[in-house]
Amino acid sequence: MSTVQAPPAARELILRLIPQLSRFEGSDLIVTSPTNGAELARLRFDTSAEIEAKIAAAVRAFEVWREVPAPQRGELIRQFGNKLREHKEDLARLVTLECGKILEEGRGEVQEMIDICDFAVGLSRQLYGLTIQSERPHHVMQENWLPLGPVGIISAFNFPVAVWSWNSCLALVCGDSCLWKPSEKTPLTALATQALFESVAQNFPGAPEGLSSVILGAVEQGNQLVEDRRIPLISATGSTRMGKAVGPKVAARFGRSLLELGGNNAMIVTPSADLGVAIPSILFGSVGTAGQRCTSTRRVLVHRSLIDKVFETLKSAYLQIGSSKVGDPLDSSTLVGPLIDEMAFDGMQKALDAARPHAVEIVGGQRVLADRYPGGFYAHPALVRLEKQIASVHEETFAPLTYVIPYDTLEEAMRMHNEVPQGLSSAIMTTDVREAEYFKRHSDCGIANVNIGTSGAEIGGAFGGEKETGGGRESGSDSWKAYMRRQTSTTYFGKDRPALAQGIRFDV
Ligand code: UN1
Repeated sequence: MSTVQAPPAARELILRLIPQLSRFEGSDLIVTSPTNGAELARLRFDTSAEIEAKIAAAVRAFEVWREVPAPQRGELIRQFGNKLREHKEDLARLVTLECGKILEEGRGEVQEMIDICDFAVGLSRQLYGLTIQSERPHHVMQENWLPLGPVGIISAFNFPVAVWSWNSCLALVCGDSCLWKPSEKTPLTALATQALFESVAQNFPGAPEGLSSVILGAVEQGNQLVEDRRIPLISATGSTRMGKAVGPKVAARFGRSLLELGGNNAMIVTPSADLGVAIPSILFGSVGTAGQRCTSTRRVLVHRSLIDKVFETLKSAYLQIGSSKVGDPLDSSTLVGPLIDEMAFDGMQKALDAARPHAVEIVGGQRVLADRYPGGFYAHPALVRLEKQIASVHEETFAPLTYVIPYDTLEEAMRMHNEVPQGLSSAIMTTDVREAEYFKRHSDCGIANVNIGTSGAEIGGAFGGEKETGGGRESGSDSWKAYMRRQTSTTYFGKDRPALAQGIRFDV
């Protein structure tokens, strides 16, 4: 149990963003800040009856919202985007306080929400279907995109609000209602976002009650959403383990799931790479967000001719970061904040222990700042030089832990690259167009970047990956289609007996 109390400024921030906090207070969950373990709030979980009521309200809200013209639905999201702009700094600070990412990245996270709002507003006038040429006279075929129903959104601690917004902003312009089960590590940012959304929705003509709601809880409460047949789509972000539990349950009731699970992202550094481009990209990808992005760079595969140079350059940067840039995420000189909790730190140590017997060299990895923050888990980012890709490298470790491994041929690098079970993000550093194109065609990931790191994708592209990453696509491009149902409709407008397809005759 936490003994450190959050400073009054933190309490004020929380109450400013969640004026009705007392409605959610209780004794099921102590929310602490990873920064120092200070208690931020005590909350209660939704009861099964409350969840049932929220689902029923989402079903009723859907029946109303689906009839509102899509551009008007977009107007609600436009206003929500403006509300986020007004409260960007406060919400960013709460993100930092609750999940520990540095304030600069907290701001980036809220900006990502604003960006998806803008995207969704434009989209609300572009939910285009097709017209298809019919083989029969006086027939017309159309593809219609129709609202789907209430969407269940399960989000992770590391992007506690942005990933929800990718889902909800699209779902809402598509005519769906939303039920949000945030990570139990970051419920306050969810309540704050919900309060901002409600302040807009309550004054928006035509927006029904229950259009978006938050369900506080853990696995049991999440399961109630996952198993409910009234929710045609479950969009879940988190570990592969969570996805393995959620996916089959949704499939068993013939629901749809959109899974965005673990990554084990690699960057290949070829002999033609511009190291002035490669090194900063590796650093942001590996130690940014304390290595707690699903897109974080976990493996750097370097051509043998460059391995010493790349490793030594990274090593000196790591030593500098480890000694002076790890710390309070609200401090503007900090680049690496705390890990989310002790379990995350233990996971990092376990991975380091597995690598130790095989490692050529290990830089960092130890706990730092334990005296100043006994309740916070800060790690010196770890760089592990290996001779080859060992079994433990196949597992995702959600921490600032990056393996540097040599290769001799690009084919060999590609083999190592694709050998892991996850398939989210990937990158190559090269100035050779042939290498770049080879990489894009052979990377088995949903994201394949050239001279850009593995993390930090823009919202305009479809986001997600293959294999154990789960196959879902969220955010940009045509990801909106996941939140609608597709209907093929053929209309006959002739006067004679209608012809049958495939030339079949059936004369009665
Ligand atoms: C995640 O870590 O779950 O591409 C999402 C990125 C961010 C999103 C990461 N835009 O790194």
